[in-house]
Amino acid sequence: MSINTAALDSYWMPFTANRDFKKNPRFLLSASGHYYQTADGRQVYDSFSGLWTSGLGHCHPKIVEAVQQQVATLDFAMSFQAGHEKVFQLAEQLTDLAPEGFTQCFFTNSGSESVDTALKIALACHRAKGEGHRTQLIGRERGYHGVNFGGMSVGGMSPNRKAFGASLLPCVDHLPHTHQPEHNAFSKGQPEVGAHLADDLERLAALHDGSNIAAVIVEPVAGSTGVLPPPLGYLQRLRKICDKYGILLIFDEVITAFGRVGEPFGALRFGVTPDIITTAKGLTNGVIPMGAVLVRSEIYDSFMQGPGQMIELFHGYTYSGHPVATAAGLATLEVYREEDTFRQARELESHFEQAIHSLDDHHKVMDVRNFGLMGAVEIEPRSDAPGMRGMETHKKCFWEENLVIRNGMDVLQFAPFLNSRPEDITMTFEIIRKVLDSID
Ligand code: PXG
Ligand code: PLP
Repeated sequence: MSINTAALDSYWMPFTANRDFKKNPRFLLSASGHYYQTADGRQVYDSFSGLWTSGLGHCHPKIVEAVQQQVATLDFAMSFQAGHEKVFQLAEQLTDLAPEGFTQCFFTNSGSESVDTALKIALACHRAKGEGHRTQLIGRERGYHGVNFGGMSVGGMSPNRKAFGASLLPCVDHLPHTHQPEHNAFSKGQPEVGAHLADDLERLAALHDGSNIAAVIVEPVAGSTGVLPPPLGYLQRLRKICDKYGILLIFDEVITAFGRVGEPFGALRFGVTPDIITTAKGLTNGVIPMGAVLVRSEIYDSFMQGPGQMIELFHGYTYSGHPVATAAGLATLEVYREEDTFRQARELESHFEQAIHSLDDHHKVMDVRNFGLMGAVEIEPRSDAPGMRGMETHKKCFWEENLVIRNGMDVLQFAPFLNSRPEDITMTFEIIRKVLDSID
């Protein structure tokens, strides 16, 4: 290892067991296509497409070239009260990909920023329409909407909230999560039982009064919590109840957009149209950080009033629409079109489903869930050490099987490349079986 101890100690790693990692670091040196190269010279297969980010594979030559050219041409462009042409083109292309009625796009640098932007747009939109009393935000248990204060507050991941209890946003409530293993364990695709869980929004509308609720935010398929596909009919019911009370529906598509569920957006796959869509990750294939918030025309139009020289929304990031990120985004969308990536992803789904469910009969496996190219294998926790089996599986895959997997405690998660070779997907789950057999 070439890195010195002081350097190793200096970096506070995100969402990482720092002390454990630093005892035996897993360093990635370079990446190409479907593989990382490790610091100790091995090629390891990436079963998680980066962190759900890199569906086209790593270092796609078209995206690399676009970034290289852009950084040498226009490295930065003032983003407030000025612009560069490419960011307008990217906005147009994104609204073209989105469900009908989506007409504007606001740029951020991450999923967390997209979520907080979307929540602010929802609140300010109601105010602009004379409904400033709509301040209540509704998230969902086990939801993940990033780590900024808004997203954390509407999120439902207990460990992410625990240390910040009293500082979470006020006026937030949560729908119940949709995980019902007693009915739906080992479901393939959308579980059959659970549409009624959306009716809890009626209870919250009665409690807070529907006229005080600004927005409901959900992931079409909950990702981070361990892949929870929506029960059949669930999203449709949420939409209906939101319409009844004039509540804006936000789909957090940071994971589900750009082919992960075989369409440009989960909204299109499920046939349910929200009012606001948040994205990040696959927008640039993970190459340069960038996020986007897409809105329907009524929302944008509600801001476009008052004196024309005035700023309509007091919100934005220094790096909103950064030229290099924009170039990566444009190149990524071009590759999606040229390689017909979303169709490829859709065609891989049945192979992926079959491969992941080959683990259904394993004695350490409690549940297997999948939708699109998102999958989770939940393994039985050790009674005295929850999370340990998941972490041991991760490490053994990395060191002994040349396979990168992601685990959240004892849930192993999989996000195959949108252009995976079917045999690599098969290989991934053969390795998982072998490793599960070999650990305690
Ligand atoms: N919303 C959703 C639905 C997400 O999945 C975010 C917001 C936040 O995005 P940023 O770019 O701020 O991280 C996410 C991110 C995992 C994993 O292992 C998931 C995410 C990030 C890292 C790991 O499931 N989701
Ligand atoms: N903090 C300070 C002191 C700033 O000046 C700025 C931006 O100008 C920010 C935070 C916000 O940074 P960003 O626009 O990159 O989110």
